[in-house]
Amino acid sequence: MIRTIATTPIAGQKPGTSGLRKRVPEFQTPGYVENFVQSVFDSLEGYKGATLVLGGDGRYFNREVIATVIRMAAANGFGRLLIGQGGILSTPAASHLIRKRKAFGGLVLSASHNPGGPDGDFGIKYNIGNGGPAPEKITEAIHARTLTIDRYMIADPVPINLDKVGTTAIDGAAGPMLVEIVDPVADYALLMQGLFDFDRIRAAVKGGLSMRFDAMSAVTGPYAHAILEGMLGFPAGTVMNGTPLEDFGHHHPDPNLVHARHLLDLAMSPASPDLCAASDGDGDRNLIIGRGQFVTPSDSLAMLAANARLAPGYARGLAGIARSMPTSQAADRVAKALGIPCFETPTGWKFFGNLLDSGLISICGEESAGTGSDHVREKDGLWAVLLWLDILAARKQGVAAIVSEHWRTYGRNYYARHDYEEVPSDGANALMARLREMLPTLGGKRFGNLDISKADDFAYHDSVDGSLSTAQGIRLLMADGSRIVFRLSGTGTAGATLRVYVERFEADIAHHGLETGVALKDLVDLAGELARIGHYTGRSAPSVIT
Ligand code: VG1
Ligand code: CO
Repeated sequence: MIRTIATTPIAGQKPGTSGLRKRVPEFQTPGYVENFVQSVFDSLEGYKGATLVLGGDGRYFNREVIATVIRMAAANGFGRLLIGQGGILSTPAASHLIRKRKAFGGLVLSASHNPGGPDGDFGIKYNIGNGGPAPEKITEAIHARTLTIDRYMIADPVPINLDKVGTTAIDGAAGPMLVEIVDPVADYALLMQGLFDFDRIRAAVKGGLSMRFDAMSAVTGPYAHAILEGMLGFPAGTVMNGTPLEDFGHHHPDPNLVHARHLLDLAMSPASPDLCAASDGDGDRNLIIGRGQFVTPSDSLAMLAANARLAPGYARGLAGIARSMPTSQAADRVAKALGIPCFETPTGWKFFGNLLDSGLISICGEESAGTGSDHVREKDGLWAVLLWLDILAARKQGVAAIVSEHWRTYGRNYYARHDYEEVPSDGANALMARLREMLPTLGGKRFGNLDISKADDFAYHDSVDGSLSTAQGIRLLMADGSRIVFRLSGTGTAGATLRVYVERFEADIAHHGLETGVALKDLVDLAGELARIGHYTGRSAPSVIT
């Protein structure tokens, strides 16, 4: 039976950079999930009888939310649900499934790299029919609906075995709704096989190419086992922490130099394999470290773009490249050399969707360890790892050699991001407000050797749909191409997180061997002084530097 349940709005259900993210106890309050999911459905048109994809990164509370969404999708008249077996779908695999099965959209259940467990984070994100995150127009409509919602529709509980592949029909508002449990890995693995030269990689593995992949007890475990060890022939044990756990083994499933420190230590040791890599909670981020050589995500984007043609899926060349605004300008140099356009978008994958859909770009990325292409509409952690592997196999060179040759050719963009996590919101907002006020006075000012040629608050005009997104980050652009960027995170669940992004370009090969901290010191100091970071955050140092 289908019931209409009266409800009242719940404050704070505003999707951020990537969906709605909150602490698990908040998601567990009565009506919280129901209100948000109904608000999503109420913001969409034309889904009656259509297909919805559903899956998550397996974190704590995943199965409960899946059970609720099954009942609500039926009550709202969807015709079919596609659910990853065990409730598991990596974010890129969900994107692919939406596209492949021509679904109306999908609900991706994840808080990505945020910790999981009863006291950790949970998240729900709606993706549209192109497979990508809903654009701001839709997320704003969803939020508006959460403020007025007065009822949700839900069917009686249904016994569905999430762990068994197969199809069950249940009663729904528009006749029977088919609940299809699908293998979460198979379609994705096929897609990867079509993009990369698996034979070439397999041969390289036989010839000694070695790697270590840390799935961080998160969603990529099953994918990495199947593809790296199964299809490509890497020996068993190549994939570490390959079983998804509800609390990620009490770790942050965040593939950076802090939370995957052991990989950096391994890569810097004599025992290093050719490639050390990792992915995050929901499988869309990547960490790339070669023997003795960390590759920043911004550099990785540039290097993948420069070498993409070596992989069969990109042999025809790239239409264009896009990067999020805070991402270093290394990719711009590659685009220039290739004679293709380079787009600069606000932070968050949703801004790449239109560019990808209209064929203006083939490859895109963010400094936050996200890289992807037009094969799906999400960033894709394993895709980046496989493209690196294919490039290593094709060039028969190590990561370090490829990196230094790239810097020789294009110059080096020194880059770092300083995060001040979970600082008081009032202080963080005051810091940003003060910087915004100072903007008109900063352009043309000189501090030591640094000339600020332009200071602004980044706004993005989407040339495809005409939408305008303002207040996307304070930029201080130096005359020599260096930059300092300030913005507040839109994915945190406690307090505020200030991100300070710093970049300097160095053309001279004689200066390519500096420590990043040394190369960026004057910019970091200037950022701290101008924004009075210590004063507003109460912190004398960032909590994470990536
Ligand atoms: C962060 C990153 C951003 C990324 C987003 C989602 O957002 O900076 O580049 O797209 O996380 O990534 P913010 O607003 O906290 O800076 V994921 O892997 O968490 O879905
Ligand atoms: Co993620």
